[in-house]
Amino acid sequence: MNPNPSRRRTLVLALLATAGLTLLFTGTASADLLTPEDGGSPNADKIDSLYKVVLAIATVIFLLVEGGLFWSIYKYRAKKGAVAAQIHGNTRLEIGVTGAAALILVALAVVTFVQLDDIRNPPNSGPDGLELADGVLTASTSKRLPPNGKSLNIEVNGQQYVWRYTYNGDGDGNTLNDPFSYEEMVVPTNTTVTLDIRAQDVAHSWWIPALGGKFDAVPGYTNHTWFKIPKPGVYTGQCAELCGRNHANMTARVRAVTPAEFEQWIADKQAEIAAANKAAQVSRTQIEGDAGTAASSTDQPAEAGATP
Ligand SMILES: [Cu+2]
Repeated sequence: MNPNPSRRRTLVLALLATAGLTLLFTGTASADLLTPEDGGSPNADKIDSLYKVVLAIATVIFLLVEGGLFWSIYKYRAKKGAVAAQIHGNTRLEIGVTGAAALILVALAVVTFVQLDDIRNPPNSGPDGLELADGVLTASTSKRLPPNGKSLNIEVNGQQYVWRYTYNGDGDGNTLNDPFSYEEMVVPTNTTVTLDIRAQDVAHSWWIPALGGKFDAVPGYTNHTWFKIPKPGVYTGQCAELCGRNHANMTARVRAVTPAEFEQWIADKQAEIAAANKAAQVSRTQIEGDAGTAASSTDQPAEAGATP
């Protein structure tokens, strides 16, 4: 092959451009292109706006610093061999720069703490949300309930390689007969949903980007978060902690429906579970019966052999 330098340069540039474009248009990696996803839940919206405020301040600082740098390079450019002036500090400038940096940090901290309240603390459900019973009083310091104490509580359980959701809003402590689903979580709109996030085997991570931040699912430990979806829709996400060979298949989906549709769905699930329990009971009785017959039939030849 003829190592033609201009052809090689074109090839390298084309490869770089392809790599850049691929990264730019990787939908899942770029979320809202520059900022986190929003529009699914108030906490996700607040995370997004906090990100935008910090990004705006950082952009201004970046432009000032880079602008100053390039301006200085241009303004004080000198011919080759020129001897640089030796300047030994400037107290006023140094105090000014340090003070300004500290002020920026204070401003960022204030904005963050103001936003954090709305990110962490769930609000009440809307008037057109699901009718909810009072929440369960909890000794947990990390679990936050809405001001009126009412939320739809769902246990999110990560296991290799699927998410299980148990609807234990009745708070009776007995989750055996509570409706549950795998993979897809169905929730009512305009209703504050609180999540207890756990893991069965290894560490997983619950993440539906449009519904707020990422939460670790750790065996033996419960993490809490919440969301409140204003309009019906489907929000997808996926386990965000490498949890084994099928980690990539561990997707999660939250489907928001109207409260009436949700109640119907829960009733269907309950009926399904009751039917499955009944079917299991029937098979169990049958197997036990068969085992009894089998046991007595194995006894028979011995008896038969003993009789003559
Ligand atoms: Cu996982």
